[in-house]
Amino acid sequence: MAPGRDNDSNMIDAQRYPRLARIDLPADLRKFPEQELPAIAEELRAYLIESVAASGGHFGAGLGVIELTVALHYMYNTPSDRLVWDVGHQSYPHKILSGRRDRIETVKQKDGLAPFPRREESEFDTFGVGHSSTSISAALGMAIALHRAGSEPGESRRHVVAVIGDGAMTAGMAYEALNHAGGMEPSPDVLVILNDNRMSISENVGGLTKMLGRMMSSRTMNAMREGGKKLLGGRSRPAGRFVRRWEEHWKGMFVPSTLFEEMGFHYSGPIDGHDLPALIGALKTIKTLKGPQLLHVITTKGKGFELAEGDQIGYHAVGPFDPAKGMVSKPGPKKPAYTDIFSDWLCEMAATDSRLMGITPAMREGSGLVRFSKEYPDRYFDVAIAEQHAVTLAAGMACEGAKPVVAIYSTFLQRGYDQLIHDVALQNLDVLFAIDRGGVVGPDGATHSGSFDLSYLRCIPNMVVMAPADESECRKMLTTGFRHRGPAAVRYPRGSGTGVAVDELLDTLPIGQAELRRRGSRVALLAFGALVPVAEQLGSELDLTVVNMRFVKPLDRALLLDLARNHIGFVTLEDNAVMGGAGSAVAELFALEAIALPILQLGLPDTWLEHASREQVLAEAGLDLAGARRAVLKRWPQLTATINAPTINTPKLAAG
Ligand SMILES: Cc1ncc(C[n+]2csc(CCOP(=O)(O)OP(=O)(O)O)c2C)c(N)n1
Repeated sequence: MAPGRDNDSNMIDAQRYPRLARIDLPADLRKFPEQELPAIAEELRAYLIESVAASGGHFGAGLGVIELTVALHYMYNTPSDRLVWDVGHQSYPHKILSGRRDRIETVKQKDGLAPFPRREESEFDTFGVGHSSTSISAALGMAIALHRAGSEPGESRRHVVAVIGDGAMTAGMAYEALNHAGGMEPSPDVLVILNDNRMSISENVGGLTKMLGRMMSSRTMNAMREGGKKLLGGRSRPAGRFVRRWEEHWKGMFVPSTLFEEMGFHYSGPIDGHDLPALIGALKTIKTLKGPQLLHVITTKGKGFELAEGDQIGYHAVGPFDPAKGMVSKPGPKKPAYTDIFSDWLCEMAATDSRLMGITPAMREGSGLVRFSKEYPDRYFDVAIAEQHAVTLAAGMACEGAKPVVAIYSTFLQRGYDQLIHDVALQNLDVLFAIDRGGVVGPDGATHSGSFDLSYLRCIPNMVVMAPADESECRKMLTTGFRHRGPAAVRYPRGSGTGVAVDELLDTLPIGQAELRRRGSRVALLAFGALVPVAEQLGSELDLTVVNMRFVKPLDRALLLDLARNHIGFVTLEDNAVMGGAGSAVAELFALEAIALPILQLGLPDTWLEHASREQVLAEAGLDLAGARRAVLKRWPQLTATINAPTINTPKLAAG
C-alpha cells in the first residue's frame, strides 16, 4: 500500500488530504475560495513529500514551487491558457493537480509518468521539456500562434506563462527569447516568471546570479520600501508618487528590473513565492496588462521539508527515502561509478599537468567535479547552464596552450554541437570531452538519452572517439585523449562498470587499436564500450570471435580487414543509435574496401527510448545477452550447434 493512499481503493486518502482529494483537475481547484489556497498548498506539499519518498525522483525544485503551482492553476484557465515549465523537474506538483495525482508514484518507472512534462501524457503539459532554458522561446511561439489564430467568439484572451528558474535563466537561449520578445512589434502578451531560488543543481553562478544576490541582500532596498510605505501611507498621494520614482531609481541599482525593462519587459517583483495571497494579487494585476511581462518570485528550494532545505544539492533528485529520517546511504562497499573514475583521473592528471582546466556547464555533482573544484579551484570553471559557451571557452583556452577538459553529459553536448564542430574540431584544438551518460540512461528517459553521441561525433573530421569496455580502460582513454594533439572524446555510460581493478598509472592506449578479446570461429562480434561484457558472454556461448573495439574513430582498419579474411560475417554491438553509429562505421569501411560480408548491426533502434531502468531499456532494445543471442541466431541459425562447443582455431589474428 502506497503511503497517502486509501487502503481499499489505492486512491488518495481523503481523510488526510480532504481538499486535494477533491481536486482531480485544475478546474476543481478553481472552485475553492481564495482563502483555502494556503491549506491546499500544505496538502499538496505533504502529498508530494510522501510520494517522492516512496518513488524517488526530482524533489527540491517541486517543493519550491508548490504555492506558485497552486496560484498559476488557480488564476489561469489551464489548459486553455498555456503554462510552460522550464526543464520540468519542478512539475510534479503540476502533475498532481492536473489529473495525475494517483499515478505520481509511478514517475520515471517503466510505463509510469514521465519525469518531465510531456505533451503525449496530458493536455496540461503544453511543451515537452527536460533540457533547460527553452520555456521562453516556446511560450513566445505559442503566444504568437494563439494571437494569429484569434479567439473564438465569446472566448476570452488566452494567456501564455513560462516559469523559468534562475539556473535556467543563465543559458543563452533564454536571452535569445527575451531579446526577441522584448523587441517585437506588436509586443506579444507573454508572462515570464523568474523563479529565483539562488540554486541551479549546485549554487547558481555568474553575473546574473550576483546581481540577483545583491538585490536579495539589499536591506536598504527593503527598509526603504517598507519605510516609505509606512511614512507616506500608500502610493496614491503625490508624495507617494515621488517616493515611488525615487524607489525606481534606487531599485535599478539593486534589482534586475532595469535589465529586463531595458529589454522590453515590464518587470514586477520581487515577491515572496511562498506567499499565496501575494502571488494571487500579483497575477491578478499582471493578467490585466498587455505586452511582455516578467514576474520575479523568490523561493526556497526544498521549501517545507527541513532536510531538503538544509541540503538543497543532495535533495535536488533523490532515490526512495524515509520521510522521517531522510536519505541514508546504503552500507557496504560500492563499485565506483564511471563518474568517480573520471573524478579521480581529473585530479591526478591535474597534479601532473598544470595546463589542465576543468569545465562543467552547471553539472559539478553529476559530472564528478566536486573533488576537482575543491583541490583546483583556480582551474575549475562552472560556466552555468551554458553548454555552447563551455565548448567555445575550451577552444579559446586551447588556443593559448591550456589543456581543457569539458566534462559533459552526452545529451547536453547536443547543445554545443556547432561549437564542437566549428570552434574546436575545425581548428584541430586540444580539447578533451569527457562524455558521461553515453548510451542508455534509464529513468530520466528520452530527453536525457545519450543515444546519439557516437553518430554525431564520428562524422566530425579530426575527432578521436573512444568508448571504454570497463573502468580501467576508461582511465587509460582519458589519458590518451588528454595527451593526444587535437580533439578527443571518451564516452562512458551512466553508473558503474564491471568493477575491475583500476590501473593506477596514467597510461595511454595506441590510438586506433582494438583489443582482440577472444578468438572464435565463423562470426566476429565487434563490441563498443559498455556492451563488451555482453559480447564476451555471447562469444563464449556461441564460439564467436570477440573484439573490444575501443575506438569508434579511427577504427582498427588492419584488424577488421584481417578478420574479414576468415569470418563469414560480423556483428556490431553498441549502445548508440544504429543509424550512423559505430556499426555504420564498420559497414562504411567494408563498403570502401569492397568486402561483401554480412554485418548484423545491433544498437539502439530508430525510436525514442522511454523512461525505465537502464536494464529494462537495454533489454527492450535487444541489447542484453538474451536479445543479442536471439538476433545473432536468427541471422546465423547454424551457430546454435556451436553453443558450448570447443573453440575452433582460426588463423593467427592481429591482437590489440
Ligand atoms: C541544457 C541543460 N543542461 C543541464 C541540465 C541539467 N539541469 C537540470 S535542472 C538544472 C538546474 C536548474 O536550475 P533552476 O532553473 O534554477 O531550477 P531549480 O532546480 O533551482 O528550481 C540543471 C543544470 C538540463 N536539464 N538542461
